[in-house]
Amino acid sequence: MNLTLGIIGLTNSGKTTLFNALTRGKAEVSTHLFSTMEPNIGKAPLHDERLDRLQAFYNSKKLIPADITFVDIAGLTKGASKGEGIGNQFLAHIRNTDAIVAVLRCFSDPAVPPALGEINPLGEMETLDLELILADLTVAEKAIEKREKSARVGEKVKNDDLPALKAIYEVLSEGRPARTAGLSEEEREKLKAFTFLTLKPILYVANIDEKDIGSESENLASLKEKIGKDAPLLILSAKIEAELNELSSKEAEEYSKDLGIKERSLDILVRECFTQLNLITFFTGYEKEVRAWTIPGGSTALRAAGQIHSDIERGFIRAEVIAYEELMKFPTFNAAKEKGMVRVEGKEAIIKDGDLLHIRFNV
Ligand SMILES: Nc1nc2c(ncn2[C@@H]2O[C@H](COP(=O)(O)OP(=O)(O)O)[C@@H](O)[C@H]2O)c(=O)[nH]1
Ligand SMILES: [Mg+2]
Repeated sequence: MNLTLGIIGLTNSGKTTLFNALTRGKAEVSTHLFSTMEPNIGKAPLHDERLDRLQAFYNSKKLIPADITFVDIAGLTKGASKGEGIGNQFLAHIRNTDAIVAVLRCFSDPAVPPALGEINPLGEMETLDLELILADLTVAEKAIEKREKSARVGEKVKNDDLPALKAIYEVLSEGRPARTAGLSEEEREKLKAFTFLTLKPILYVANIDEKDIGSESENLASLKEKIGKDAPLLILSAKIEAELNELSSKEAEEYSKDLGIKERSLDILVRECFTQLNLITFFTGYEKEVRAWTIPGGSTALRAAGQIHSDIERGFIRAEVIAYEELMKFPTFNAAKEKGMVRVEGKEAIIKDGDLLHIRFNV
């Protein structure tokens, strides 16, 4: 599957800078009063050390990482849910994403005016959350009204989603995101077509000053307290992340060490999104190429086959499966097979993160 993450935030929070850092892109960053309308769209490879080692193992010419699409969505303003600013278009862009990355301004560059007039990440978070909640509230309200009206006039319409709609309406009207309504998988599935924004996983990014890396400001502490366990909060400097990309990997490593950065924030960000979305990676390996693929956790071998190609899904015979860690104990795939360590699985077998698959098929 192609994972799409939407980057949102108020103007001048550093969204485009982060987008460029993630995608190694060159989208224009500017100190602007008005946000640009069209989103920047770019892909970033998902870095996975296991794939590097698989390439060496197979001596493959080509390595194809899984990739993630990032959408840098133009600045949200207060009142977006009511169609103010570029409100409706803004919201439409987020509807198509799998998860939301919300950038909160913590850096204090006097040349870059903060959207709220002062550095106030907590305020920015509340502004963003509120707009998303209000947008969802409108959608839920309309849907409930429509169903109740049909019931009154005795019209037969599909309304098995009504209890779930009412459940999220209740939390939304209390100013909380729909994801806190405790819906079951089944109920969520029923609401899928509405693409509720606050049902999507969200990850907050505190975009801090480069000099503040490793230290904790008051702003950051209150943000941490507010978010608590509700969502992941990632602390980074988008500017530094972008700068690190300009360096060779050795230079970047040294510079990171100097700054006290243990792991690239970009890798952490992507991993967090994988966790939030319950996604896993499986591999295919041949001399020609090694490749990483993204599927939802709990997927079957048949689903994995379909990810590679619809023909392979259609003509599926069996899958040979071995966990990455297990495979690495052998010199070759065939050696593992001879020792009986490669499982032969049917369509229904559940694929786990890190499994390497050889799929036999016939079309
Ligand atoms: N000092 C500092 N400046 C930043 C950082 N991130 C972004 N900026 C600057 O803030 C301005 C606005 O950034 P941009 O990414 O265009 O913000 P957007 O409006 O949210 O897309 C630019 O001049 C960036 O160079 C950061 O982490 N530290
Ligand atoms: Mg921008």
